[in-house]
Amino acid sequence: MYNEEAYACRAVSSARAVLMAELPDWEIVIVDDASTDRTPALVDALAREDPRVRVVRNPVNRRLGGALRAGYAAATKDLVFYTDADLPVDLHQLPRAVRLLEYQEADIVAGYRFDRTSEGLVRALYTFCYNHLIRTLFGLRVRDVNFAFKLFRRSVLEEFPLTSEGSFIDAEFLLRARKAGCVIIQIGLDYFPRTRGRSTLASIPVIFAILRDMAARWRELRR
Ligand SMILES: Nc1nc2c(ncn2[C@@H]2O[C@H](COP(=O)(O)OP(=O)(O)O)[C@@H](O)[C@H]2O)c(=O)[nH]1
Ligand SMILES: [Mg+2]
Repeated sequence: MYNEEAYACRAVSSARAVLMAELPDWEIVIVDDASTDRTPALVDALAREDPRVRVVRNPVNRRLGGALRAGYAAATKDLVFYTDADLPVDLHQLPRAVRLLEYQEADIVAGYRFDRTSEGLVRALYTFCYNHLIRTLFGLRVRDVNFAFKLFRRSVLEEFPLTSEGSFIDAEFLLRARKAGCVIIQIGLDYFPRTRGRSTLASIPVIFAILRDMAARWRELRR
């Protein structure tokens, strides 16, 4: 979470409701990536109410990659699921993903959006280009690489280190997983763009950081 005061409580209560109803043993790890709004106070209060909710705090903003790596390092259960704070998917899809991971004996379930044009043409174009770039440069045949719905066995994280600081982290994760021989399956999901706060991950600096990370890792991670 980075400055998610409009979503912090709703995100955690939605997750808790699904987990309590559907899964026997769980924890919620919230990464507060040096938020400057009320997010830190809100998530601390949530963690005080339920010991299964924990907060990992980055003292300085480490961007998406740094935040995900901090969260992954703090996860302790056999399965790890990551999503964004702005409720991009109905979390009731998580038990379905868990079931499919087991049923298909897969290592990773990566969600893709059925339709993401609701965020406007420019954003849809960015995504289209990014996915094609990853496919062309790295030969990775995964749809909607950056979508924030990834479920995987925690043992996957022991196979390789993750190094990206920025939003290349999702592609890096999938590419290293492919290299390690992990089985990746995909499910289609309805997508709900944020209705509060501001989307911050489609800015020019974010895009340049992705391209830099991508170039630095191309030789190592291409097919
Ligand atoms: N770690 C980190 N997370 C961020 C940053 N900016 C946004 N996020 C989080 O990344 C997720 C997706 O951000 P969002 O602005 O919704 O991007 P979008 O869905 O790609 O439009 C949310 O959980 C945000 O809180 C940042 O600078 N650092
Ligand atoms: Mg979002």
